Amino acid sequence: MVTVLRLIESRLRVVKDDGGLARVLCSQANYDRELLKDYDAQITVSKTTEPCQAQKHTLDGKLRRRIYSLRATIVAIDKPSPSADVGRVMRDKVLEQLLLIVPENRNLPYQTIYNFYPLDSTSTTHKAYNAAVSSEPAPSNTEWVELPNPEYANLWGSDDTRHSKSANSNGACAFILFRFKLGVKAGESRNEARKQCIKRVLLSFEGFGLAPLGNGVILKVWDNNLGAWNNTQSGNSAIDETLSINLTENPANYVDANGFLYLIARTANPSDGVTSAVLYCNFVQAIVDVRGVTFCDVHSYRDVDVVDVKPFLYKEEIVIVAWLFESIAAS
Ligand SMILES: [Ca+2]
Repeated sequence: MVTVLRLIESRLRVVKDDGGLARVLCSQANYDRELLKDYDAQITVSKTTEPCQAQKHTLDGKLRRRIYSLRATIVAIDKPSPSADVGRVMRDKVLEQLLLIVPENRNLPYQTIYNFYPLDSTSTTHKAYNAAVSSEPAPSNTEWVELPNPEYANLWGSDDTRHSKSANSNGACAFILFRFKLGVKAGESRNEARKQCIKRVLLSFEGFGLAPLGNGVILKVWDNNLGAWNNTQSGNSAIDETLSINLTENPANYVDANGFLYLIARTANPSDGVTSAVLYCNFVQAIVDVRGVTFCDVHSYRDVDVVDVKPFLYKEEIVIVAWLFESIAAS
């Protein structure tokens, strides 16, 4: 259920008639009339009354497929705010998006792509900081300064707009720290995975570094168990190149108790005090695979507007089928 919610939450982009991005709340059931005051629409996902089915896929019954039937409900209302779309239009726009997102990702519902679009410094999830120092600071170091609001937009896409950081004093390198929110914190009602469920994290950084003693970027990730930066990748380009770190062994070690993973990028070489070392970042993202359903698709959908109370509720119910395979050890 959370896997399907996460898929919807991370991909949904609904544009209002005034060109603004709609705020859509994705949560487990139930619908909350109070929360809808702050959002343009709400999507809830719950299990249907259909029982979960288990099918044997081999004669000995060791490989089984478990099939779930989930109900996603979209709710929108006519809002008094002049910038809001009317409820029926909002409901139909969200439905249209769901009918694209779910089938498009039917084979990859367990995969979530996290990047900085459309965040700024008000973000409480992913954040970016920079520093100009001579050694690699830990994520908790006080040298880190958060990027100013407009700089965040430079990280949104691979679009040749870049955030840059200069180091000017002799021996100092330019650093950027990226904080990704990939895991849920205990007690939080969010749609990120529990860190134990994370199977793989693929981190990519697109950018370059310039320095008098040699160009290039060094990329590392913070290991919470060791309390150190590791999994080093490096390049030596003076134009955009993409460096990647693929975490497949114990990825949970890289996610802290708050659900944060820290990625650091630095110039491969320092400034000599005359010529600056400058680090450029065009784009950065994290792709996370979790253990969860391996397939989902839209089964059916119908309008179920509620017009006997005011304000009218514009509702749509979508039935989603999802399944996962499990192999049962021989007994
Ligand atoms: Ca960019």
